[in-house]
Amino acid sequence: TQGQVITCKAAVAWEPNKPLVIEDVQVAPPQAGEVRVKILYTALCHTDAYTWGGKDPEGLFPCILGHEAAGIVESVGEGVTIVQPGDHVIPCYQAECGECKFCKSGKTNLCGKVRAATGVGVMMSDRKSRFSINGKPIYHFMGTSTFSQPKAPLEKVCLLGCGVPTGLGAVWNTAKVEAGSIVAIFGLGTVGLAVAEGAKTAGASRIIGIDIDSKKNLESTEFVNPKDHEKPIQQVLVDLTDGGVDYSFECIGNVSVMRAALECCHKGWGTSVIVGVAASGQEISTRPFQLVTGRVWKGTAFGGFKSRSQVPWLVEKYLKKEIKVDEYITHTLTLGEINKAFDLMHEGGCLRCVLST
Ligand code: NAD
Ligand code: AHE
Ligand code: ZN
Ligand code: ZN
Repeated sequence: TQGQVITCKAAVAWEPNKPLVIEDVQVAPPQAGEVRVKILYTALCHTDAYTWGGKDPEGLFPCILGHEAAGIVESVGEGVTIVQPGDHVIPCYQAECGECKFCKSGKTNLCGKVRAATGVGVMMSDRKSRFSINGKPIYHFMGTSTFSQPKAPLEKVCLLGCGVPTGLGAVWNTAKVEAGSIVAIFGLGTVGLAVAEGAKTAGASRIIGIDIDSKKNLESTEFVNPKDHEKPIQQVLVDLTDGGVDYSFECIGNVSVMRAALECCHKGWGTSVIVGVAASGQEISTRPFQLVTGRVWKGTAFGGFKSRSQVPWLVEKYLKKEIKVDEYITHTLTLGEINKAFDLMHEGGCLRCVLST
């Protein structure tokens, strides 16, 4: 099939919030520098629900959502040398070209090479989509880049495409949590639970999990449900910790919780990391005094990990049982059941649902 248009099944989001429809999609051959990947397993991340829900300012329809997956290279375009057909890969939405000023800076994982195209649902070289249905273009979502990795179970390591690295990296790379720290985590979905795991390995002395769903109390050393308290949640945490936490992480995407997460930090040094993605039009606010008195507000994308160089390292750590992945998979369904998988995300009790294609 090298160089040819192929037809594949995909779940197409025709409009925001309308059930996805499994369609036969024509996929154009990979152009120079591109790779066509047969996706075998894909999980759902909250960001898919956010874009599908019409809350993403970059959301374009019709599109094919999904960005936490694993598959096999089907064919490659001209000049591609780092992977070949048959390689097992995790497509990464954060690229790593190694050459742009972001890649060279050493201070960030945000590569600039293809971001302009991935934000508008097309490929970089010709600003066109490779997907179509009967000639009508279907947009891409969040782009892809790839790395090669044999032998890892693809039905599990698809989670290394987003949620698990995001949580671990938020602690290890972005906050750089030190042993003995007090950590608060708002939102205990897969991302928040991976933050808790990262904090545990970093030697945090207390890990306080905060969620409105008490069933999510899995990894933390202490659990707080804001619904059980009359006081604002930041005050509850300040009281629990003799003045505030050393590090907090917002893993929900709610701007008022982002404020609480900053304000529960200790005066003089507390750092709050925004991980959650907030809806289009939402803005954060706090009294500047919170920053004047030494609190630090930061954010992270993909946990600061550089995709091509570091995702294979995470796969190795998973194979050596040094990081968790299987534990976050609460449901497995097929691609045809994708709308049920979106419903599950909102019902609680669901962390990651992996779909086989
Ligand atoms: P999820 O839906 O599985 O988890 C969110 C959790 O927050 C749930 O357990 C829910 O009960 C809880 N919650 C909701 N409202 C709350 C409130 N007011 N107070 C306390 N808890 C509350 O989501 P996820 O897949 O773990 O993703 C978490 C967030 O991180 C999302 O916003 C997602 O878009 C974002 N995300 C960001 C990155 C990044 O690179 N920055 C990567 C992955 C996901
Ligand atoms: N399209 C959104 C941006 C959403 C966003 O911040 N995405 C995160 C990844 S979420 C993964 O589940 C991210 O990596 N951002 C950095 C980037 O380059 O997109 C919007 O608000 O416009
Ligand atoms: Zn994601
Ligand atoms: Zn780059």
